Amino acid sequence: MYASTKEILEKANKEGYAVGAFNFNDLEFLQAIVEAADAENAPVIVATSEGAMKYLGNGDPFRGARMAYEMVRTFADSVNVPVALHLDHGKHLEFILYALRTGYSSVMIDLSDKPFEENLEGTKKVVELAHPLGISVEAELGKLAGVEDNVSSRESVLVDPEEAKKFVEETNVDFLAPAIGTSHGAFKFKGEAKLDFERLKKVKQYTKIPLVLHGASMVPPEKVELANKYGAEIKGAKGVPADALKKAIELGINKVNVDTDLRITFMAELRKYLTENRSQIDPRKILGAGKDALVEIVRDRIRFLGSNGKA
Ligand code: TD4
Ligand code: CA
Ligand code: ZN
Repeated sequence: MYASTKEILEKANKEGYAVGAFNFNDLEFLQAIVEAADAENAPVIVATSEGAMKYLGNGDPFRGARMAYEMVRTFADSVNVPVALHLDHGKHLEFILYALRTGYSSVMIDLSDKPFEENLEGTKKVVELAHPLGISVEAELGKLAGVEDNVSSRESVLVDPEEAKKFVEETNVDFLAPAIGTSHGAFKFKGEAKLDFERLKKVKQYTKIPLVLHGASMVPPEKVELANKYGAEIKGAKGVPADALKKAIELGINKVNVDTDLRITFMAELRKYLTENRSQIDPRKILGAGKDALVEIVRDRIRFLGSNGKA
């Protein structure tokens, strides 16, 4: 069923587990994510970035938003588990308006690279637009390390828990993504993986709302190896360690954003399939090989987060 992100995450917050928010840019990823959630009897959030909206609309993001909504709606209506559609890293008001107009379940307004007051005011405005429509809002405080959304910030600026308290009180935002040391992509840590759990604990104490972990991919070494074996060149990839992710969930993370794990898995399995099936020209077979592997990795992540059986 098509669902409210807020309801999904409030339940997760009350019961102490996390729900996966998986990004998609095409039909195959969406099919795989919904199939995995259904098989695990799990609530799930599917997300489009602004880039995904453009891609799905073949250059026209409003068309892409409608495409995303109609596809998700069709799939959601055909399963019994809650499926919510979320706009990930909304940075431009027009994209947020496209999402609000087409019926997304929730939007993220990401003004984390702006000064605190500007982030607060901008978030407040989006909340005022979204809440009357029954749509919930996520915002971000602090910056992710490394390259985020084509904006590179040299070093991570982690969330300030006191600021988080004020931010949530004044904006009435539904979910908050506190920067605690993760980053997007396959290269998260140069040396040892370090997350700031003390900060996370305080942010939860002060806000009590569902918290979001961005850059939460674990970057499975076996998939990186598989990709490299079949011609990829990925060196020094490192994700969030399993125990760190577990601990973050224990301390109050309820939405876990995963994109890179799916990208690597899909790419690795496509390489393998194409190499081993050199005469194959049927796109359903080729993309299907990637899709089957996506179902497995998403089921795996759902179980890890503890949202299996929570539909
Ligand atoms: O928010 N996300 C997903 C980011 C998606 C970026 O999409 P574009 O390439 O279209 O900008 C995450 O936090 C995922 O983190 P991960 O650890 O999977 O990279
Ligand atoms: Ca950001
Ligand atoms: Zn993110």
